[in-house]
Amino acid sequence: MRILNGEKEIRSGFASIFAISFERVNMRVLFVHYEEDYVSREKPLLAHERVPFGISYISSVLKKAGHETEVVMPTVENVEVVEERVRDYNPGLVCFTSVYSTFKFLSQIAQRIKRRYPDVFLALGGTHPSLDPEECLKSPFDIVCVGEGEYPTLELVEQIERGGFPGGIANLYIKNKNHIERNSPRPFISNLDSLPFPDREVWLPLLAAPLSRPSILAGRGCPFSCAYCCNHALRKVSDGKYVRLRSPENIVAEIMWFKSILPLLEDIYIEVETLGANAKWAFELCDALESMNKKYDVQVAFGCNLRITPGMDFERLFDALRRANFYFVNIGIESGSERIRRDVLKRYYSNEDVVRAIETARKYDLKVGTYNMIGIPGERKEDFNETIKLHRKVKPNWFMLSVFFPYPGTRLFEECKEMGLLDGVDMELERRRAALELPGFSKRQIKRRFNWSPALFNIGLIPFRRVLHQLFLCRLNTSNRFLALRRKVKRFTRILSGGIRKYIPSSQ
Ligand code: B12
Ligand code: SF4
Repeated sequence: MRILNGEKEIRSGFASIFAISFERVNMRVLFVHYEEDYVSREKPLLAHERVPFGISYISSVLKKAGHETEVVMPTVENVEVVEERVRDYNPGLVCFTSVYSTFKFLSQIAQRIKRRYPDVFLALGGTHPSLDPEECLKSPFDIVCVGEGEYPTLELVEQIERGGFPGGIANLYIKNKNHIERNSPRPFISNLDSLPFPDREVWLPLLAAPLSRPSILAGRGCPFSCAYCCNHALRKVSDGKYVRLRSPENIVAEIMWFKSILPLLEDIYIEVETLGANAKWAFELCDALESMNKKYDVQVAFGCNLRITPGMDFERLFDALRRANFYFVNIGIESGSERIRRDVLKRYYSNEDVVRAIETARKYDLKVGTYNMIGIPGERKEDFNETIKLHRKVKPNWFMLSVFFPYPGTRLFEECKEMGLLDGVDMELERRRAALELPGFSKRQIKRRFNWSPALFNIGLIPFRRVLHQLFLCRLNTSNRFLALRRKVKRFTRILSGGIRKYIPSSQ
């Protein structure tokens, strides 16, 4: 068995995804990604699981067509790094990817580049520009992508390369002197198997833990329409089928590609909005993973997301997951109040369904994590007490609590606006700090419960020292000052090197 044991070797292994070699590099494209929770200036990206799939897929498509790509990740400590890369790398196009919370910072970076390099095209894509393109067009970006970006970016690169001013590219809004060309949408990519695997190599120089657990994107879109989530809005940006799943064979092929580079890899997150999006597909995937694992001495264990639906055959699903070597599922409970879930969030299942799901998962030896929110419009203290009560009943292995945040483009954002809840919303530390002042649940009360949530959810159920540890982490994550301090400490320690050691036996 060949073990890769140097960063250079790992790099060339990851590069093997692009089996075809090109005589000539056509154009250079620089991607810009920003993480608020960066690790350090040199290695800002914590782990593979933080890699954004959007630009990884675009980069892959560009490289396959013979172009060269690189990613730069600015931090608040070194905003100038993007200008420096533009100067030294000399790209023909700079591509920014953005969610709502990163947009302001990225716009400032774009402004700086525009000032120094007015001739370089700046494109922006991602969830936020897809949902609020008009707002994004007010920033210094020349081009805004609405929806999927693989083929629009490829066309854009080809047009820029030919020397003309780009135009007529479906999915792209392009600023052209005095007007904006708003091109029509192109249908969602119908066959995800037709795409090359995402480019992992491009992230390696930025990863603090290059051998950490990777995620594999198994599908795009979600069949549900929860009012706070972006899916119901993203479904409308293009025509064609929105929920698309890769074939089990294609997913297995990507895992086997990973295993060929990292034979000791033993843990992968299957990223899909919900594994229950299509039951037939889920069972076929489980069968394919089970057969694949039989080929390896070091088998791969998996985790995934699952959205509960009433009437779901949990016995059959969890049995299949267990046989395929899944060891955990993350389940969105969101609120323990059936009223809030049904009337506000538009999630239709009962607390009984939640209990049945988690108890069955446990029966099949699966660990369960839960996603939850606090500060939901219409929520009162009593509703959040029900969230705590439900958790103390089902006792998940871990829980994640975020403060509700209204993303533009979602139905709940519009409702918050109508209710006048958005005036003076705190944008900093989105989802980690109370955002809305609710009639039955003040910001102060939300903040207090959020900060004390590890104790409220877990005291008496897990060892007290673990509750204390969680309380400490919660405090750390909700303060800018503590986050900065943590970064400094991390820079001087090598905590993340544990990820590397995991795959490289000491005898090698
Ligand atoms: C996987 C995932 C993650 C992963 C990977 C992150 C990532 N940026 O891809 C992780 C766990 C790291 C993550 C983190 C976060 N996430 Co997230 N995540 C998702 C999820 C479930 C799928 C995203 C995905 O991979 N889609 C498939 C890829 C292929 O599509 P894509 O990313 O949209 O990219 C395509 C287009 O947008 C476009 N495109 C993208 N960039 C560019 C750039 C250019 C120049 C062009 C032309 C086109 C283009 O082309 C791409 C390929 O077709 C979505 C839900 C969803 N339905 O989108 C939430 C989602 C994107 N996440 C969300 C949030 C809020 C976050 C966090 C802020 C949470 C947090 N506090 O940590 C962070 C932000 C991290 C960051 N700095 O980007 C929100 C964003 C809401 C909003 N309006 O901004 C979403 C929509 C979930 C929701 N609540 O509805 N996330
Ligand atoms: S089930 Fe999850 S991913 Fe799907 S719409 Fe609801 S919140 Fe979004």
